[in-house]
Amino acid sequence: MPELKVKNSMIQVVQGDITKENTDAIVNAANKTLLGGGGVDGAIHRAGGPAILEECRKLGGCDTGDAKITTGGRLPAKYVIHTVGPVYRDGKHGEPELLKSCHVRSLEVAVANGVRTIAFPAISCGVYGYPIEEASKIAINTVKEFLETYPNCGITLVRFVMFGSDTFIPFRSALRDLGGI
Ligand code: AR6
Repeated sequence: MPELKVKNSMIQVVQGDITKENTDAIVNAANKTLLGGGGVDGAIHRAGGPAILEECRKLGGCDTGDAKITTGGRLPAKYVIHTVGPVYRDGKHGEPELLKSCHVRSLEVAVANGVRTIAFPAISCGVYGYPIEEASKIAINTVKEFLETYPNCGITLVRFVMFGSDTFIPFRSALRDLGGI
């Protein structure tokens, strides 16, 4: 499994279904309403059951680049951290900064809730149309930077769980570019 040690933590890239992950938290690529949708969002709500949506209703939505937490309902993960990725237009409308912010805010919310292990999907790489190679570099570099900056944040594992080879291959390359093996 491709992985990279960063200070006190490990970054991994695997292929699979994030709803099956037994990390403390999984991240959802949601939309601003936080009321569900297709893709990984739909899969998480289906697998986690109605408790997640009930909690989401009380959160009043979420800005692009921000993140909010609920329990995991029936999921193996204890928490779902819902973040809203940017819709990709041309890369000149703040998309890189917003995608970076999704990862930082998700990690901050995780740390604030005592999460030690967390799984991310390929945020914005589906319906929201972010070019996957660019997104993979932003995602992996941002997480590495965070773990270097906050080595005592308590997070021991960040696992990128890629559904298909369209995302798995670029995310693995981005990890290898940083010295991952
Ligand atoms: N496990 C891991 N990854 C998955 C899974 C899964 N079970 N299912 C899909 N993916 P998308 P976005 C991958 O479209 O681009 C929703 O309707 C998928 O192959 O889910 O951020 C929301 O409500 C892709 O690589 O998220 C928003 O409206 C990646 O997850 C909108 O889509 C992200 O694709 C968000 O769009």
